[in-house]
Amino acid sequence: MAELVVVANRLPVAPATAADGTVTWEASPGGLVTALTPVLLARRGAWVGWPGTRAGVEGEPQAPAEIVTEEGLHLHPVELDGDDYERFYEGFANATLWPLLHGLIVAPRYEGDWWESYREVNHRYALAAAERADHGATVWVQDYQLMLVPGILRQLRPDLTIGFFLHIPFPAPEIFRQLPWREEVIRGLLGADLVGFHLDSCADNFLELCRNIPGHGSAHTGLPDTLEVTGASSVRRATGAVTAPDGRRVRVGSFPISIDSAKVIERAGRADAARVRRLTGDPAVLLAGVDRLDYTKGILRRLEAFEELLATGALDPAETVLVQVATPSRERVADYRRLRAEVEHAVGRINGRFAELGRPVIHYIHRPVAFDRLLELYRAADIMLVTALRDGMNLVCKEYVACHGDASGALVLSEFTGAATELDGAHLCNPHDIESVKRAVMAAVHADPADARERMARMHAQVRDHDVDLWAGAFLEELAAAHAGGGPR
Ligand code: GDG
Repeated sequence: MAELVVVANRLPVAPATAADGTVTWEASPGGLVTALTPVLLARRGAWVGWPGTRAGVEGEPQAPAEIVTEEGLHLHPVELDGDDYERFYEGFANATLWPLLHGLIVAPRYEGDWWESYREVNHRYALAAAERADHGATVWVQDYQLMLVPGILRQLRPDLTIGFFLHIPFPAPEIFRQLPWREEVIRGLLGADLVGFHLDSCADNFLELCRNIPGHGSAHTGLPDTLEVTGASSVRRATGAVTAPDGRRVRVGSFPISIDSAKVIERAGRADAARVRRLTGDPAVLLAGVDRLDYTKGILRRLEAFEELLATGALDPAETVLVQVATPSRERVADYRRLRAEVEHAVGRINGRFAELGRPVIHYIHRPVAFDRLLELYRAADIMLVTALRDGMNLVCKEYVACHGDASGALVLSEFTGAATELDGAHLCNPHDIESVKRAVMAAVHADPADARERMARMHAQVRDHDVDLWAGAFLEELAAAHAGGGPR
């Protein structure tokens, strides 16, 4: 039994199949697992999540009941079958909640059978966590796939301390209120002792929503007619509180996530940036983009801005190269398939217009890339383009900045990313306005060298000093205080 249980959609592992067909489960490193591993090991921790392969689907490896990693982490797989994958994961999580919480970049779909699956699968995760948690343990639930888990867990195990963290944005209340099942989702979140967001503005949106949920009668939803909410939405503040339907005080706060800065800085020191520059033809200006191929990331706008800058001669096609890594993501969801076609069409068009033999203006990679290769690209790039239409935080820009401890490079950053509130040396842009993106790119190209170095040094220090350990520690400390005391700080 565990004193600390992390519940996340995915376990931090992936199956590897050897030539003889034997399957091993290998750790897939990421900021979250790096930050949480020491805490989990110190507190007899466990991680509950989906191992990434569908149960009962031929050809997909089946996970054992427990996986123990080399470091000694205990991982507990939750099974999803093909139906769950389609309706819970691709459906409600990624075609309803993802676009809704990102503020309607594409239209969310509201399907009753997806919702039923979401409830059912959330139950499964909550049961798995309840089985692993010691009496009085702490359970930390992660992200939008599992918003009902805190409420279900609270009913199953009133002895637990429960935290919830949302990794993506939380929109203005009038947007969230579109969701036909909004009361149940809010009630699910209010099962936690602490609900955390990246930004004050998202915490404020949630508090404002709780303050004013129209038309809910307590008989129907179990929510009181007026939730008592402290923490005014008009004033930016780090924390507030809501009184849950059962009378508990639920704290609401902001905890901006970061990366394993020391590790990235150390590995970047060994990255062969010269190799990337050589392979891209030693351009005068090397631009880079690294994103999951997701419509929230603004890849198309970035390509269009690049195209216009080449077309007008602001950037010289003979001297400028863009490397765009667009990692495959959610490929069976219709909006993602459409986006891929549009992006690849644009890459083809732009190379068709401006490339010479042996010298494409865009190098496009639509495959997962080893992290050390990404670090080489980060090190090599003169300008990093992060033009998300909406992004909870965005870790790519923090990784880029961590790779530039020598104060080289420049960051073009969308003002709609969480990171924009922290990285004040970036060239900010509004990705909905192509002129703004073009201006930011050209400001980075023509920046005064001393100013550019000062900007990057400032951002590097920010990321170096605010890493993912600090994030996890702050959340867990606030969670312990919330459970002990309730109410805002
Ligand atoms: C969600 C929120 C929030 C990407 N391609 C490859 C690869 N990556 C790695 C990057 C980075 C991570 O994936 C992407 O993180 P982001 O933060 O940029 O974006 P999301 O995946 O949308 O993450 C986001 C985050 O949660 C944390 O709370 O910041 O706002 O949307 O670390 O390096 N890594 C490797 N190969 C790739 O091809 N190895």
